[in-house]
Amino acid sequence: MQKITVETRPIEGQKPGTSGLRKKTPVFMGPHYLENFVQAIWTAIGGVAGKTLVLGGDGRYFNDRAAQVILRMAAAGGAARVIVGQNALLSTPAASNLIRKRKTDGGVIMSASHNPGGPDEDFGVKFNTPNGGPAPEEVTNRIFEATTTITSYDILEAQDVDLSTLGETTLGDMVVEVVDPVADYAALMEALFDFDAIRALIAGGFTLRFDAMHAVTGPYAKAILEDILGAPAGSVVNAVPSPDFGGGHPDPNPIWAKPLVDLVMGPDAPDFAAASDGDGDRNMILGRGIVVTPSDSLAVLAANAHLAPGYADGLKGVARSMPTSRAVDRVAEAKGIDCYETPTGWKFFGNLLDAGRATLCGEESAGTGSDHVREKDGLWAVLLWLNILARSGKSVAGTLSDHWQTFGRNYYTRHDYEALDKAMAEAMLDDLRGRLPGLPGQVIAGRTVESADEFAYDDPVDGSHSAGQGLRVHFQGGARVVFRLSGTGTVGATLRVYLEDFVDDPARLEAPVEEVLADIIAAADEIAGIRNRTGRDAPDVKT
Ligand code: G16
Repeated sequence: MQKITVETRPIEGQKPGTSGLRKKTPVFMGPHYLENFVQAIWTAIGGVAGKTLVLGGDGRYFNDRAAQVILRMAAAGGAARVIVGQNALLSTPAASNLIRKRKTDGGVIMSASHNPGGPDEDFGVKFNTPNGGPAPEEVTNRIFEATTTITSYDILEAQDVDLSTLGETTLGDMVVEVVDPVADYAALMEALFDFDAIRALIAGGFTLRFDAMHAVTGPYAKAILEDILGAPAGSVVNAVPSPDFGGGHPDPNPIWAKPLVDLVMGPDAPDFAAASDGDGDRNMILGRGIVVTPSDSLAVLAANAHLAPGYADGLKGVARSMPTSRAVDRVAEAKGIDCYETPTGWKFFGNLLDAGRATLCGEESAGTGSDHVREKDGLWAVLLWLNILARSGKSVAGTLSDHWQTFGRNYYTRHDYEALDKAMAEAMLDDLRGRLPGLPGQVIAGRTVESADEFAYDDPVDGSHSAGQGLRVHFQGGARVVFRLSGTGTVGATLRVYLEDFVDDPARLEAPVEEVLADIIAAADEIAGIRNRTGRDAPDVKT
C-alpha cells in the first residue's frame, strides 16, 4: 500500500452552507471534487495525523464509494483510527453520539439530509468537531479557505476495506473499526427515557406508525420501537435504507410525508405517528387528526420534558432559531428559564449546549434536540413525545389543546419558493433590506408594521458575530414575517417566508392556520413583491 500525492487545483464553489457542502451527486463524483474537499477539512483541522475520527452517512447513492475515498485519505494523512458504522451507515445523531462517547477528534458525515438522493440528486459532506456538533463558522470558513488554495491531496493506493463485517481491520497503519450503527445510540435513548412506561403504553393497545422514508432511521426505529419497546412488527414502515430513498424525498413534512398525514386524518389513524429524514436528525410528529408543527412540538417538549428521567431535574434553558415560532419563549418565561434566539443552523446551538446554558433546542425546519448529543435528533424527539404521552395519559391532540389553553397559540406556517433564479432572489431581498427602515408605521394588508430589521447574532459564549441572518418584519399584536434564502439548496435559490401570529383568545385556538394567517400571508407578498418578482402565484412547499 503506497501513499500517493495527487496534484489538483482549487474547484470553485466548495463553500459549506447551512450544514456542510451539498451539491448534485455528479458534481461530487467529478474529478478531485470529493478529494479536494476532504483534504481541505484535514488542512482546516491541522491535519489528521495520530487522530481518531468517526465516519458514516445516510446511505444515499455514492455513500459507499465516498467512504472508501475518505478512509484512504485519512490513512494517507496518518490518522490512527477511524470508527465507521457498518456498511458506512450512521444517522447524524448517532455519529454525534459516537464522536462524543469515544472522545474522538471529530467525524465526517456523508449526507445531504432531507434532499433526495440518487445519481442525479444530491450528496453532501460535513465535518463535526470533537464536541459532536457541526463545525462552527470559524472552522467552515477555514475549510473553504483551504479549498481555494489547494494544490495537492494525499491518498493511499489500496483495495476497498470490508465495511460489512463488524470488528477491526487495518488500512496501511490506520485501524478501521466497523461498529454496529444502532447499539450505542439505543443505549443512550434507554438512559434518557422511561422505556418501561412506553412499553406499558404500547402493550396497553396504544398504536403507532413510524415512517423511515427509506432512509437511515429504518434500522434504528425497528430496533428501538419494535424490538425493544414492543410495537408490533410493521409499525415501522419504509425501514430499509435505499440509495435513492425509494425514489422519494426524505423530508418529513406534510408534502413529502403526505401518506402519513392522510393516515392520521383517516378512519384507521393510529394514536401516534412520526417520520424522520434522510440522515435521521429531523422529525415530524402527528397524532390522530393532527399534524404538530415543529415549533409547537419544541414548546410542548420544553413544557413537559421533566416527565422523562433524563430531564427530571428541569431544563437549564432553551434555544430556538430566529425563524422558529416564539411558542417556546412563552414556556421559558413561565418556567423562569433563559430562551436564546440563534441564526438558522444547528451549529449555532453548540456553544449554548457546551456551556450548559440550554438543554433543549429546536428549529422550525423539523429539528429538535437536547444536550445528549450536539445534533438535532429525530428519534429522540419521537421517544420524548412517547415518554410524555405515556406519563400524562393524554392524546397528541389533547396535549396540544391543553398547551394552547395554557400558553396561547403561535399560529405558524412556512412558504418556500424553490429553484428561483439566484440573482433575482438576491435582488429581491437586497431591495427589501433597503426598504426596511421605512416600513414601521405603514399599514400593510390591514396590519401595522411595528418594527423591521435584519437579524444578526452575537454568540454569548465566544462573542462571535454572525450578520445577515434574515429580514424580520414585526406587526403590532405579535405577528411576524421573516424572509431569508435557504443555505441548503443545490439548485438556484430557495426563498423561505416564515409567517406567524399569536392568538390567546380561547375561542380562536383551533382555527385553520391559513385562515388565521391570511392577512399576514398577503402582507408578506406585498412587502417583498414575491408574486411580481418570481412570477409564481403560490409557494412550492408549505410546511
Ligand atoms: C439544516 C440545518 C438546520 C437548518 C436547516 C434548514 O438541516 O442543520 O439547522 O434549519 O438545514 O436550513 P435552510 O433554511 O438554510 O435551508 P438539515 O436537516 O438539512 O441538516
